[in-house]
Amino acid sequence: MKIALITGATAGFGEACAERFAKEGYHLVITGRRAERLQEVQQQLEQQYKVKVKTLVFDVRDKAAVETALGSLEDAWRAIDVLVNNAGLALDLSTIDEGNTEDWDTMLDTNVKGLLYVSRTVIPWMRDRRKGHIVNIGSTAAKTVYAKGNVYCASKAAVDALSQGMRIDLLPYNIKVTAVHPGAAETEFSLVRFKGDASRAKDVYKGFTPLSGKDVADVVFYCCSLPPHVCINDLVVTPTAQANAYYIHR
Ligand code: NDP
Ligand code: 8X3
Repeated sequence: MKIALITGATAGFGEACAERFAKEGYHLVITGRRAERLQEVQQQLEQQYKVKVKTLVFDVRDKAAVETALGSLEDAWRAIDVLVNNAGLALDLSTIDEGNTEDWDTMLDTNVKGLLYVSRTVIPWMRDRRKGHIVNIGSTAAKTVYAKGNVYCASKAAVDALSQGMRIDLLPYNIKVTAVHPGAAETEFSLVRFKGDASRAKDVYKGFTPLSGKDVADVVFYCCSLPPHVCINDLVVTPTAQANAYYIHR
């Protein structure tokens, strides 16, 4: 029996990863803040793939909530083979002199500190078992900074650096660390970034074929399906029409 823990599984990449891993027979721990959507995902996957799915509702920014929720897992559920650190978001596009400092806090607290809190709880379980695989979802924004992307890009550059640091520190414990950096993908990402403005969100993907959640989930699963001695460290995946976070051919 294999277990994958996926954060941010109520939508987008996380939900698609949950389905992909369920399809391969993994039992799942899925997390997010929206309890109802998490339950819908749980019911659908349990029914369709006959796997066990545990839901944990918490905000990754809340250190105590992360520790309490993950700490509630029974021993059998702590045998996590794959951790997908996916929960994250961007808020708005604005120049550094005009940025909203609350948005900055939310992005850094979610994308960087939230990822750390979850990892800090799960890693010792992997360390004790001398095995595990952590997949951190970065972004092309980690690799190329674009105009008005400042703080979001910095948060994803931090994910890139943390992935490298984790990999070094966890070598003695046979724990793989992979950073997957997707380009433009049509999920709820832009709707969240533009605070519910659906037409502005739609425009982001105009004139080219973006990635889907499923495309990214397939890549994440591929990274986790390689032999024990093979680890993809860093992987950038974009739509064919995209060269980096800045250049898209429309
Ligand atoms: P979605 O908005 O579709 O999904 C984001 C997920 O993160 C949701 O399940 C949401 O759950 C969860 N989440 C957000 N904030 C929190 C929080 N504070 N606590 C717990 N869960 C949270 O976006 P994507 O699937 O596109 O994004 C997933 C990851 O991929 C993010 O890290 C994003 O930065 C990154 N990314 C996205 C790209 C894209 O173009 N879409 C490209 C590159 C990277 P809930 O709201 O229920 O809490
Ligand atoms: C999400 C992709 O280009 O909006 O990380 O930063 S982008």
